[in-house]
Amino acid sequence: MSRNDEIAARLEEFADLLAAQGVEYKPRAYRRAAENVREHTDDVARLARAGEDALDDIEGVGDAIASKIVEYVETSEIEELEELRAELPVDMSELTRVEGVGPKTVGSLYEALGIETLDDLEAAAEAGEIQEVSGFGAKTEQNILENIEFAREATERELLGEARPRGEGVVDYLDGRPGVERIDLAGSLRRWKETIGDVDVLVGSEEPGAVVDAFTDWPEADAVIEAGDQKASVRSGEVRVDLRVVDTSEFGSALQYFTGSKDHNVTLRNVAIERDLKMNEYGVFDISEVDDPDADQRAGDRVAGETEEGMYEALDLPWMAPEIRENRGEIEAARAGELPDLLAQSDVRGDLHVHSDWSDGGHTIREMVEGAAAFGHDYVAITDHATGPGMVGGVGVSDADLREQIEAVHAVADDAEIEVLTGVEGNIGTDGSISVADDLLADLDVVVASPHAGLDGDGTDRLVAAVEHPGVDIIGHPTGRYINQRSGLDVDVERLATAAADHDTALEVNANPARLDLGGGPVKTAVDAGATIAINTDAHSPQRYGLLRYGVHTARRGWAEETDVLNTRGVEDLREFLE
Ligand code: DGT
Ligand code: CA
Ligand code: CA
Ligand code: ZN
Repeated sequence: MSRNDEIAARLEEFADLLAAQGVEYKPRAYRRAAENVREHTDDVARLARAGEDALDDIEGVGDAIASKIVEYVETSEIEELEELRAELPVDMSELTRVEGVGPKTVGSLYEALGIETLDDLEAAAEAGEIQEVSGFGAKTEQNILENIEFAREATERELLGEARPRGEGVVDYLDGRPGVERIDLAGSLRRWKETIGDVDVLVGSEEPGAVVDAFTDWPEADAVIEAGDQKASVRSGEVRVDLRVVDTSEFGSALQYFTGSKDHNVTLRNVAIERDLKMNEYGVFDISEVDDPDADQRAGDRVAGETEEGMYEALDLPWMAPEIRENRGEIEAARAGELPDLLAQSDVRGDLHVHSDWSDGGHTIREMVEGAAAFGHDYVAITDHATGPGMVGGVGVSDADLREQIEAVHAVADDAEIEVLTGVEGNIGTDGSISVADDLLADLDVVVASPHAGLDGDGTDRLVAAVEHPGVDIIGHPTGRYINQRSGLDVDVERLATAAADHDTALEVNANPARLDLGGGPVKTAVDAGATIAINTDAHSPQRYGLLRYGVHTARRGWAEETDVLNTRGVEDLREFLE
């Protein structure tokens, strides 16, 4: 966690505890402040050390909140927060992971039943106690029971967007230290899976002791779980980080093995067996002359293992990107010479879903455009939220304001370095209708339509209706899920993608690590059905353009090629698709 994230988390906890006590308005102010602290480009702790006034520039941070930030930075505690925690000693973050359980529910259930943890909640729901609490019913209790398991998994797996910087941090820290000859991430993190159980780091070295020592001294490690001769595990924040040190000559085979996935490796080992070869973390071995190949892991003639490429080559297969190693047909495709030529981040030329301060973004249209240019994009579309269901607190832009915004965007476009497109993010209603007038949709360059409310049950009809709407160009975050928080709509992706292909509507891969929507599996279904994908960051500030990589690697997990992706096109081809 960066310092800003840490301060933001305290403010959010404040908001939750206040909301749990039924306090109005104030929780929203704390949440807004938290958001702005998290997004702030400067180190807020450093500003706070200069005193409260230095925090004036952060939007939404008034005197009261500023003094709490200063208190926290100076004493590592906020007295008022400690008092609130004592009054309501619940595991708020764990409990609110249950879909349908917000801070207020947590407050009521603590009052009535003394529920503090997920286990308490489950026991009370199973015993039928929750439906007896005033304001709750049998249906709520049933929903809670159904959603607890999902919440439990969520407490165990971290978002890719949080784990990835941590994994890269430990690799940066170790790289170049004495004894470290080769180093890479392995496991689900190298495969860019959307959630991560633990971080796996692999080092090739002749001096494992020195590497283990350096690793356990990593400043971001909060605790050492175990440390042996060739491996060690530490906890960093919420995450476990596993280090394995192998002989440099076995780095390739170990990297292949520990990258997984397990299912990919099982299928691969069967290919080896067919060829009288043995494959494991130490190499590929020719065992045709060996009597008992299981006697020793390294028995037989070693034909590969120094490099990962060599491991695949020994099986007559091309190397394949970690993202597709999920046993979804990649080994068959490799044998047939039909592996996809995966999209690269450098293929992406623009962002088609971006917010400004006309809706809930924190920055002007000009700042968002300059940010896109600085990031290296050739074009950007400003797609603020339209008013409609799911837009809390009136953040959406009305049709009349959108007409005005078109002029404002044109004014910025006139002297911008890059192409600037007008746009909107409209809401897809539960009936599939779009919350913006048709003639206005027709006048905008890019229309993203997304579901924001009513995110349960089957959403296929609703999304297909939006796909068929002549004004809609892109379906934004199609399922509306928030990973680990809410599962979003159930969608028949094949039917949606077929309709999308027929109507020249793109399906988004929203690159926000909390969404990654569509995810890797659905992207593969969509691409197979011939649909076009758009990879967008949904940035609410210029720093967020950097989230693009999570979208790109998610699309790669879905076997997407450059030609499958709308925003790899040049401006002219893009405009042709949008028309
Ligand atoms: P995670 O940590 O749950 O997000 O998923 P992974 O894939 O990182 O799994 P992890 O950390 O348990 O192990 C890392 C890799 O090591 C895994 O992808 C494949 C390999 N591996 C670990 N244990 C086994 C095993 O028992 N059999 C096989 N074939 N491979 C294994
Ligand atoms: Ca792992
Ligand atoms: Ca592991
Ligand atoms: Zn949205």
